[in-house]
Amino acid sequence: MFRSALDALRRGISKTAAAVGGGLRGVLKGKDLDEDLIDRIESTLVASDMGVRIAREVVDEVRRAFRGGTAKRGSDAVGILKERLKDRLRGSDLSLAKVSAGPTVILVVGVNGSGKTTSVAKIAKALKDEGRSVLLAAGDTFRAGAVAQLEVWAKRLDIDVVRGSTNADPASVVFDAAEAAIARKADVLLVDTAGRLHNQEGLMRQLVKIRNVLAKKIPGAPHETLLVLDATTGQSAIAQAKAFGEAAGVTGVFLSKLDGTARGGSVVQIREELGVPVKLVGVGETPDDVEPFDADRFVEALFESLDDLKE
Ligand SMILES: Nc1nc2c(ncn2[C@@H]2O[C@H](COP(=O)(O)OP(=O)(O)OP(=O)(O)O)[C@@H](O)[C@H]2O)c(=O)[nH]1
Ligand SMILES: [Mg+2]
Repeated sequence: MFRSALDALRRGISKTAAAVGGGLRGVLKGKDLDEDLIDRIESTLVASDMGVRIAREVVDEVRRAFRGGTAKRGSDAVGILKERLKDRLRGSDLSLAKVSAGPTVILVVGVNGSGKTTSVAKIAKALKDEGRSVLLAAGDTFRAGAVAQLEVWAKRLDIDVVRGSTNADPASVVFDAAEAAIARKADVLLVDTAGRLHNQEGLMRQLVKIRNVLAKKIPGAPHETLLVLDATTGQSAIAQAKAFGEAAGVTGVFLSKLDGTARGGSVVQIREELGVPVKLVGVGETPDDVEPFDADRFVEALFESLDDLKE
């Protein structure tokens, strides 16, 4: 699933890699470690938005190894950082939920403009490419043009959309979509929703209503609730994730716009602070620009420019 020919992840995090890897390169190339250098590694990592605490903890490992005499060169520090970060990002099941009987329901939520509708298109295409039948629910009846935007993607991908009229109750659209998904024996029902803030009580209640409708129609639904976070918003994405995670039963994060930021380190922080895995990353504006999040590949891509440090 989500295998694109181009190495989208590497392309996507090139800005972050330039900031982290490129930043460290100047500090470390050809150098022996010392306390001052280690402090500079720390400030580079802190600036990447991976979180101050985590940056300190991984750099502390380098410091300990240096003081203990096991890390001497810049390249030793890079090896330790990579291993520590991989450890922290690994684990837990990163694949999307998939039920054996009846449609699997994936609900997509997030704040305005975070990339929900685009991400729905990306997920829909990847699932369709896998041979699964997909139905979309246009649950954003709030913003004029939202349904049309989803329909444009759906048409290109040759996937059907269940829609209601503008300002229809989104829960009723979702109800119809759930019935249609059952009747057509769709493998997956993907629900796009309106952008909302966690403190907009009315809109958050609407989300609860959508969830209840889904649960009534399809056992266990929604099986996956993906929170779409805009990676370019850095710290604000973390705050949103915390608030949404509590209010909306989020099971995974879709981190969008990783191609537009040098703050891709937030992947690390989201994982740490929320206990919710980043399952997918968006790395561009077309339906092909998505990758499953792979901790090892992410960390390797982040430090790619340091690979020749040993020489
Ligand atoms: N570069 C880049 N742009 C993206 C990505 N994902 C979405 N976008 C762009 O972000 C903008 C907003 O995307 P939408 O999918 O409309 O966001 P949304 O969350 O559905 O927005 P609302 O429905 O208004 O809340 C669009 O211009 C998208 O093309 C991504 O991974 N990379
Ligand atoms: Mg939208």
